[in-house]
Amino acid sequence: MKTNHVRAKLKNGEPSIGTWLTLPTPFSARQLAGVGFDWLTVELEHSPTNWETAAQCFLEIAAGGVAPLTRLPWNTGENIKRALDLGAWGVIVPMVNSKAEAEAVVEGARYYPMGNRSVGGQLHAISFGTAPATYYERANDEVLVIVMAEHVRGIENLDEILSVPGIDAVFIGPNDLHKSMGLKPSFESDHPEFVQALEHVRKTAKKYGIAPGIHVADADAAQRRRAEGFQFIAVASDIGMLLSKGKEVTSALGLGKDQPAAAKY
Ligand code: 3PY
Ligand code: MG
Repeated sequence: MKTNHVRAKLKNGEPSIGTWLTLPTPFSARQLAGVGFDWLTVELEHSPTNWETAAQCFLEIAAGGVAPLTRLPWNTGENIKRALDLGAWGVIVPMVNSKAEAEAVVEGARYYPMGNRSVGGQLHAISFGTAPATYYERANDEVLVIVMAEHVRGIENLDEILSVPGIDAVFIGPNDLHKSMGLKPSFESDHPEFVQALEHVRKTAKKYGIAPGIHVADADAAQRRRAEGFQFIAVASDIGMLLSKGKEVTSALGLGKDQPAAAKY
């Protein structure tokens, strides 16, 4: 069975960098698997991607030697089970704001005795290059479980949330976090409440031996966050990179001046 190199790096205290896939197609997933990211996260929360396309993406990404991860539409046992059974090497669960919600994540993502994930399926094993029996033995040691800190309630309850055994990383969603503070959604700001929340996540994660992570807009921001000690770092997205390059070309040619600015992810 393949080793989940992302989980190994995070456990070793190293950084691991990837990007987000919002385009519902395995073709661009496979191509982005060839540019050097450690992992690619198939976006299921804010994209049109369905389970069938997600499964194809997971297999293509894994075939490219990159870890296929996914962000779920919401924290439900059904979503966690389907994502992992279709071949994701890890789940990123949005809006985990209480200890009970964190316990539900682990319950769904880990097999007995750590949790209660139901046994079944084939694609998980194919994605890891093994047989189902081996997968069932080893999955608890290879599957990445990542909870998102992206609401002030989650920040308040962070200590309890991260005390739940079975969580590997905590990933900050800066846009939702700003929004929950009554601020404009953004990847970055100097707002003291936001800056303090990030520091709290970083310190609390380290206290529990969990990797802190964050979504950033570009490579400069990724370097800065990596230097601060963040380990699981997402840089922009497929569509963000496509649009920013397209915008760079049209701006250089004096075109598209009336078009609205593209979102970063
Ligand atoms: C956010 O910024 O809210 C996110 O969910 C980033 O992935
Ligand atoms: Mg979010």
